Amino acid sequence: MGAEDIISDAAGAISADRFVEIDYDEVIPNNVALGSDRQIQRALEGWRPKYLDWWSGMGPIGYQTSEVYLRTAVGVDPGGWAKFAYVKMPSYRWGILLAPKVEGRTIPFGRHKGEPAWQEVPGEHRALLRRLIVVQGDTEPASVEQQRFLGATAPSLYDMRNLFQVNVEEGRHLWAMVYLLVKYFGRDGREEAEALLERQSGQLDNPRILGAFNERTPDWLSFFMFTFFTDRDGKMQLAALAESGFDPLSRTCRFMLTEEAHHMFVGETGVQRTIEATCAAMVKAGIKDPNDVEAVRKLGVVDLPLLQRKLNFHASVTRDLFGSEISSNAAEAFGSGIKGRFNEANLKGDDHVLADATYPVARVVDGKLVEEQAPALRALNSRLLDDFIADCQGGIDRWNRSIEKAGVAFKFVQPHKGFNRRIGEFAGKRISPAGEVLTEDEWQARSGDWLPNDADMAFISSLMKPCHEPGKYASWIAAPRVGVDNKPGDFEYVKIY
Ligand code: BYC
Repeated sequence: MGAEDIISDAAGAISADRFVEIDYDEVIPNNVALGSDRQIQRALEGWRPKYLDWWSGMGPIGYQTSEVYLRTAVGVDPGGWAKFAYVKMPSYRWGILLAPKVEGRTIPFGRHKGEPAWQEVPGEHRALLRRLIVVQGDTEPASVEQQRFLGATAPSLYDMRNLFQVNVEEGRHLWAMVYLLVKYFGRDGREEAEALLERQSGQLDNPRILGAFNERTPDWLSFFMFTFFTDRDGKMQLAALAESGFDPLSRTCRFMLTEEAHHMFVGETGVQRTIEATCAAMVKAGIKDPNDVEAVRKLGVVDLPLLQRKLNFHASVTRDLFGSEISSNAAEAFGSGIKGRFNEANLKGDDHVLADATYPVARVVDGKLVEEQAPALRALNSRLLDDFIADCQGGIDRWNRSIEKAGVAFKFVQPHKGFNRRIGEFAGKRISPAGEVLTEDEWQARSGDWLPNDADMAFISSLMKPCHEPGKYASWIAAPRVGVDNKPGDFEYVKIY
């Protein structure tokens, strides 16, 4: 069976693939010589049908027989990683693609700095490496599960297509981690690969590993905020793992980062277009005060204070994904050459070993916020979190510029690092978005102003009406400036059958 047949016959593909001999290089785009690697083929023969079952059971609800205008990565060169075509999602060719090998690459940090990068798993670091790959892998199907209900309320076919693009690529990122597990971790790796399909987002007895991946993504604003903030955690973590001394992990993450960029684009422009619709409606109706929430909501658009509360929620929940600011796990991952800092190889001005270096970490001491110098090795999560917060600011500044351009007096602000945290230095502390340390009573009295409340969520939910006509958009979101793959405004991104 050739790839074309598979693409053109989605309904049959899942079942048919199980019984015919798979042409690996056709069905699974790859640059790891899958066609001649019997060991991996055997492992994937067991795993792939389970993955397809997971996709049909836990992936997007509905639209599985629709033709979606998707890009598929079939190679890592510029011409190969973005092939656009109508594809039925179950027939998406989930591939295994690693960025090209850099000959002579050395480990850029930690105790092994300067030694040749490992092509096999170093025995002494095996458990740690496996744990990090499993945590990374676990987030990918988790996000698909979180987003599975959204197709039905898509504000346009353009947005629906972007959702499905993100979903299939998260599926591919799961494949990327599964490849590493089954290729390099033997039987343990195969068991972990199966467990990645068994945990479920939000399930009480077998949840996803990290907190944010058990939250609900009930509406499109949540989706856009998630892809802006939480996919950006993906960017930061993948970038840190791309520095790894374990070369196959480094190469895998480097390629995943190219896809991650699109996910953050979907988030940033989704919020941007929401802001544009709000500001345009306010200007048209002559509403000057962004806090006149009742009047703004009557226009069928999202008020800016509500967007700020959504921002506060997603920023804070995502910050928890960086782990404790002070972490011996992070120190060990760095010391052993497994996980570097953001942009490690290009960082100037230190020795990349950090034995004696310090780093300033914010914490609450005697009821006051202070900044203390901590050993840099143990403060690596804190540093990556700071890099993340700085990276978020670029997009937030762009949102603010468009509000200013529309002549509306409102500005989004990132909440203080300690706001609404459950993990790390600030867990159990009550800190306002402005950075005041509060009592529990003060927090209870005011947190409804800072986080989305029930009325907010009910209002958002009331806006979530599907808009599935080509070229049309729901009232609360503006059309994009440019179509996917430069397609015209009325392009039918999803042919719904
Ligand atoms: N929830 O020393 P600690 C993405 C656990 S997103 C629950 O504080 P450490 C994507 C931790 O596992 C990127 N548990 O922190 C985005 C540990 O447990 P064990 C995902 C948490 O270990 C959108 C214990 O607490 N990739 O790709 O330095 C869509 C003590 O840990 C949490 C990665 O995260 C939490 N929030 O750092 C799709 C990279 N935080 O081991 C995809 C790989 C901590 O003692 N992972 N814990 O049982 C890592 O680098 C690290 O595991 C973490 C935690 C940064 C997550």
